[in-house]
Amino acid sequence: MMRKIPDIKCTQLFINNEFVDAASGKTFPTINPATGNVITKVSEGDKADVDKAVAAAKQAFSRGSAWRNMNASARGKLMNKFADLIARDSEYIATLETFDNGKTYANAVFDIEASIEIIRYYAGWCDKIFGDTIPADGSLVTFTRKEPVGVVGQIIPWNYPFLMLAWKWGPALATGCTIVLKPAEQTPLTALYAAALTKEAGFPPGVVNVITGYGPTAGAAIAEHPDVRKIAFTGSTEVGHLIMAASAKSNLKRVSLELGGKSPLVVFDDVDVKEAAEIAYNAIFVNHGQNCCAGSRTFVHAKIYDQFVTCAKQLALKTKVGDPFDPVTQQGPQIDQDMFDKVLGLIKSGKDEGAVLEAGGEPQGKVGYFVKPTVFSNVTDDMRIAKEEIFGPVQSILKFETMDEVIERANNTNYGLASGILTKDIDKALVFAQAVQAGSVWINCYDAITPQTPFGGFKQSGIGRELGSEGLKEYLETKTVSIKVPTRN
Ligand code: TXE
Repeated sequence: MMRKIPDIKCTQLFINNEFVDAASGKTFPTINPATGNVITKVSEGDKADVDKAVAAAKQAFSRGSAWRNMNASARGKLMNKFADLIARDSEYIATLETFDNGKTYANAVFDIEASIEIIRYYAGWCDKIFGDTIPADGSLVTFTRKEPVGVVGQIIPWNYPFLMLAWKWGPALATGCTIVLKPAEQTPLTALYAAALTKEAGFPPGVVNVITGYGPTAGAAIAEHPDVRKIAFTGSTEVGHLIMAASAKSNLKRVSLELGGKSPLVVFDDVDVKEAAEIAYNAIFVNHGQNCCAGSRTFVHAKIYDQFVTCAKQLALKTKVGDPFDPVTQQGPQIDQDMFDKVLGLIKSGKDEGAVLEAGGEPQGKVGYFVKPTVFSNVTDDMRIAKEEIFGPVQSILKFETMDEVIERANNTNYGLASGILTKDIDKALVFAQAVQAGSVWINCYDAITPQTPFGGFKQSGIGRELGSEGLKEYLETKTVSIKVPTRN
């Protein structure tokens, strides 16, 4: 069933609308996590290449450039053309994504479709971004302009390679910024192909640049660059701290961060337990648990706890794990050896700290980075599996009795990305929705992320919001223009 690797057309850095080797001439391998084999080698960019890409992006943003002179509506047309090209090549892109990332082909197709929707959503915004006229004190006529911040650096992770690119490019292009993006070193392929499509769509040189390479070299060079005016980062909370520090030390570039989570999903006792277990299953196991908003703390009311655990266990045990190209497969491999080891280490800590292992708990097979879907019951708040982001297929089921107690426990974390509550009682749902410290609250559903709705974190889950109109604000400066007039009326 395993497919043949498709012809890989783009493996070099993309700077100023050209594919070029890294200045150092270095390359690095990208690995298929289902087999551990090298798919291909990709150019390894570092500071010298970032400097070139930023210079190209700066030139593309300069006064009078083709990009700055373009009608806003024409920008929208280019973005829609880009979306058309992604749709044309969606099978190829999804195939690359599955090879590079290990997610099931069906999930890759879903990601590409969602990416197209996001690009089109933001294409529609291009000529609808405007300021205000303001009744200022004094003899003044005052208005504001919403201007693009300029060259933006974007650093993205490996869990949703193409989708994260779309989240970043949508608002950046709609506002008229220029881009230097670094994909994760584990998953560079679809970003390079996307770059080729921007050229084919007709974006002027320098508007989009993609530098493949590692975090501490290429990533850090973007974060520290004095000509980068804003940085958008999705990844670990640890690196989020470094990105802010780099901004502080260099030029106070604007920073938006989308970081980790330990999101609570609270299940009350008035629900259909089987249905609730399915929602909770998807909340944690989607994308093999490699999801920043994964419902990784499942709080279940004491009255239905045992019944819920039985359902959760059954769902995990019948999950088909294996070749991500096989249509029956629900779960592919973890991204790499490091994540595989991290997940297994945390599973071991769960066993050692006294949680009850209901399902999984070990690798599957000898080839690739597969981990069996794992369910722990009797999890308590002090265990590592209840506190740390596992980023793997591990469900931790905790027991609660009262609303006040569960709110307190749900909020007892440095994270605050997402949350969910399952109940038929609207009062309970709204009490929780108001009290929980999280950027998203999903009531009787989970992962309800849409292009129109803002997404981001409270506390150490991040700064700023992506998607929706709020996502645009991160890429705009407000300029106030006041004109003295002889008399006002
Ligand atoms: O993340 P990193 P990793 C969490 C998850 C996971 C952990 C580590 O818990 O187990 O993070 O994953 C670039 N300067 N999330 O190591 O290192 C890097 O090259 C600039 C949650 O993969 O944060 C990549 O492009 N950039 C998360 C990106 O940062 C640097 C998704 C993310 O990698 C850098 C991924 C540096 N010094 C992991 N170091 C989410 N929020 O969805 C690394 N990078």
